[in-house]
Amino acid sequence: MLRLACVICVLILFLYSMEKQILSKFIKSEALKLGFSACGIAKADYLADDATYLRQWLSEGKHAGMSYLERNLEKRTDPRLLFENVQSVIVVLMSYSPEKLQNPALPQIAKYGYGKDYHPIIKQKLNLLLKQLNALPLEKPVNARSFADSSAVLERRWAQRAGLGWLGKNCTLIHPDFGSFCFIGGLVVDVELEYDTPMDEQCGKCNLCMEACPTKALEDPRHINASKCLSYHNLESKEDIPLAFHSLLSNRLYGCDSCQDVCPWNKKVPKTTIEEFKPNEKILNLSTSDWLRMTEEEFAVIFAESAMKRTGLKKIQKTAGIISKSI
Ligand code: B12
Ligand code: SF4
Ligand code: SF4
Repeated sequence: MLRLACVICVLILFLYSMEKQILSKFIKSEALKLGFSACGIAKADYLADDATYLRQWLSEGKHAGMSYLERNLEKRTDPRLLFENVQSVIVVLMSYSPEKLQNPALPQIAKYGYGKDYHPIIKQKLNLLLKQLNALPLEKPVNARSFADSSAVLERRWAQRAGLGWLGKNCTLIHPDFGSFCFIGGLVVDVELEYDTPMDEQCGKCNLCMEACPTKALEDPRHINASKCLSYHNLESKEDIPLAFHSLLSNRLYGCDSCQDVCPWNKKVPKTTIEEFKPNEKILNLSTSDWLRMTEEEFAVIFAESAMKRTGLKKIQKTAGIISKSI
């Protein structure tokens, strides 16, 4: 009798793990069909070490004026607090590595700004992924919270935990095939799945990104001081760019890619296949005087579908004014 009960238990466990395996495989293959470059899955858990790190980082003021990073610290380091019965974090990457680059003499826009705004594109695809998951004959519908550059999730850590790459010394998540010019998104879900193995760090002795950072914002490997980061100053901060950074800004108009451009892992990556991320020629070819002369009406038309409209014309024109003196 006891033997039979044991066999039944083993069988149930076997079927249960088969179901997790099948579901996880389904999610990953659907994610790729939707155009994501890669998909991995991690067990939702408390990020104890990151919580300690983050608290210290915040207490040292390394987040500059981004006070929103101080909020929801508990949720940010524990996705299980986002809603009831959270079990897993499904993470996707979407490459935006462009097929062509801007003329280097023009005011430079970070590559992620070349095409259409990624936020709605990724969110829409994540919603489709969830819809397909819920179209399966499951015991109960899967509840989920999507994220794509949303502040209450440590996206890079979850991508690393889901086996999608490692945290480079430049702080970005690097996938061995797609490099770091990849957006991160995902779904926090209330279903148990099969989990991927986190990837080991593969920077080795390389230090190119830290050497290339014009402001030495990468103070230590994987440790950024955002108050020195040009990307913070020219796209995120509401304040004027401090005088000390004017000459270091060179011609970086919107964002900064210097610590990624030098990375050997970005040298031989496939170009994005996502139509919406293909470079918008109008945006790519703007000169300093085009920027300085642009009206709000023109900006609204050219940048209607771009993430750059969040930063706004006034801020970008102020930066254009600074770089017009240095180039
Ligand atoms: C705030 C923010 C910024 C700030 C601060 C940058 C930073 N490095 O934190 C500013 C405005 C400067 C910025 C710039 C950029 N950003 Co940004 N940003 C964010 C945002 C909204 C939050 C990041 C955050 O929480 N930072 C706080 C720090 C402390 O946490 P973290 O680096 O994410 O987490 C790590 C630390 O805890 C860390 N850690 C480091 N050392 C140690 C040591 C120990 C012992 C431990 C335990 C942990 C630890 O481990 C965690 C992750 O692995 C995320 C979206 C998100 N919600 O995650 C996008 C995000 C990180 N940004 C992104 C991008 C694309 C950029 C830029 C490249 C844009 C550009 N071209 O100008 C630059 C890159 C700058 C850089 N080198 O990091 C992408 C990165 C994609 C990728 N492949 O990595 C994200 C994920 C948005 C997205 N969904 O695609 N960003
Ligand atoms: S984005 Fe630019 S300023 Fe910021 S850490 Fe990288 S190289 Fe330095
Ligand atoms: S440039 Fe070198 S050290 Fe920096 S992230 Fe790339 S491999 Fe790592």
